[in-house]
Amino acid sequence: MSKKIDYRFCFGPWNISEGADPYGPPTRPPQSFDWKLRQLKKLGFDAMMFHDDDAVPDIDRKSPTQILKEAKELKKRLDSEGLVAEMVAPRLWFSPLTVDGAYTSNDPKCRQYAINRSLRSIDIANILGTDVIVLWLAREGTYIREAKSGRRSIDWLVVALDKMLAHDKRARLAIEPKPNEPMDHAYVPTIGHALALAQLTRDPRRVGCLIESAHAILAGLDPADEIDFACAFGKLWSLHLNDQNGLKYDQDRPFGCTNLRSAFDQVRALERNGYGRKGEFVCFDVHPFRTTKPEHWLDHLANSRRTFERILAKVRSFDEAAASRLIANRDYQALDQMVIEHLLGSNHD
Ligand code: XUL
Ligand code: MN
Repeated sequence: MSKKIDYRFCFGPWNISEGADPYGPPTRPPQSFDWKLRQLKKLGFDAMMFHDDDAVPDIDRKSPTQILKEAKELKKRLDSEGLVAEMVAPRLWFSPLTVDGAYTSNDPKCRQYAINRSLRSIDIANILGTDVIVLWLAREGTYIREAKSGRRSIDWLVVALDKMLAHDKRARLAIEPKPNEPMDHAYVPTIGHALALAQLTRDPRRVGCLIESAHAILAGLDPADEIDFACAFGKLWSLHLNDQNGLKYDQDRPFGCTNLRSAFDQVRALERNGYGRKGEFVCFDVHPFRTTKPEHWLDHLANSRRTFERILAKVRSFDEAAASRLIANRDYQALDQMVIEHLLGSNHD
């Protein structure tokens, strides 16, 4: 039997969030990036995810030389802490220049801004020692359908991806689909869309994806099936595990919080596909509940990881031979109960 994977874990600075929502202000005081990095280390995580401006704050006001200088300083700090950068993602949804979309804005100046900023993200990733560029296409979609041409938007997305691929021959672009929020409809709502878009680019092999559990659920899909689909193409390069209670705002709940069985199915899919063998990380894109007190601020991260590890033990102790016998006999009723009993464990556990 092949050796079991030792998973490596990460999160991003935005996952230690302050609790603001559209209806109310923060409920926890802001913390510095340094503090967040120390917490990551203390919790025993291996890597950090970075938006470009997590790595280089105020990036739009800095010259390319200054950006590279600050990225180098960050790399030194990460090295000295024994941490690595998992990815860099251009944050293309905050600037006044991306109000109407980034790569698909109707304004050519705004599209150019988005491309330039993405190229800087690739430069930062290079310095931080990662080839994974995550593209959450936050504002690439519409509030009203008539505002943009869907066909033209796909062409512009390809133009932007091609520019990034040409800028650096090693960069791999991991598209993180999400069907809605902030947009009414996004142009790249699912993994199928992301991988189809890859085929239109100048180097389809370097365009893959990142699956977020909550985003798949928002698209009405099973995150485990999305994992299997992406892995069938060898294109699952990153992962945002979390949970989501139905079709509402994006919740980023702790992994397994709402649906333990789905969490089990997701970890099972990761295991059968050998996720992690090529150095991929398990990232948690989770947020504390708004009610969380500052003294419990990191619990959603520690808990997500603990849940992952406990679910992993359940996956590895699942009686696959017994399950196969039930499948061969088409006794899915018994298979269903077998999964439930396995997840529940014995009453003496
Ligand atoms: C948005 C989302 C982002 C990306 C990173 O829903 O998931 O946090 O993961 O840009
Ligand atoms: Mn995410």
